[in-house]
Amino acid sequence: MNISKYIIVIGVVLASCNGAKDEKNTSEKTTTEVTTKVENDISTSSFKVWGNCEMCKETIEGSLKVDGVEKADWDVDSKIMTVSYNASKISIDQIFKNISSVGYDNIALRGNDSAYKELPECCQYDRKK
Ligand SMILES: [Cu+2]
Repeated sequence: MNISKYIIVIGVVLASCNGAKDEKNTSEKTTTEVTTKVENDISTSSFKVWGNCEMCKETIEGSLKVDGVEKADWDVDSKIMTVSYNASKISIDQIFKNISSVGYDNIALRGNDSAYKELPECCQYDRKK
């Protein structure tokens, strides 16, 4: 893959996206893993979810406003989602499904295509799955 071409494409998408932060460091480490820590009854997992901007953040985090999830935070710059949840109420697989259902590719699942097409144009990130 031509990496420099890829970075330019991402840069254009971000620049046209309302509310996007200027991204000085456009290098991207592809995380293919889920990191999970368990403390008392709460699991905290971190993994990659692809997206563009603050609006994506709202949509992605909104998909996890469900029973069993204590906290969901997606970082626009690193694209890392950090979710704290009660694993006896919701599984990590269900968390991946919720994110996919609103149109977002994550390390486990491709985002739902019809949900993706309904995203605002600036949120239509480069597909990874
Ligand atoms: Cu967006």
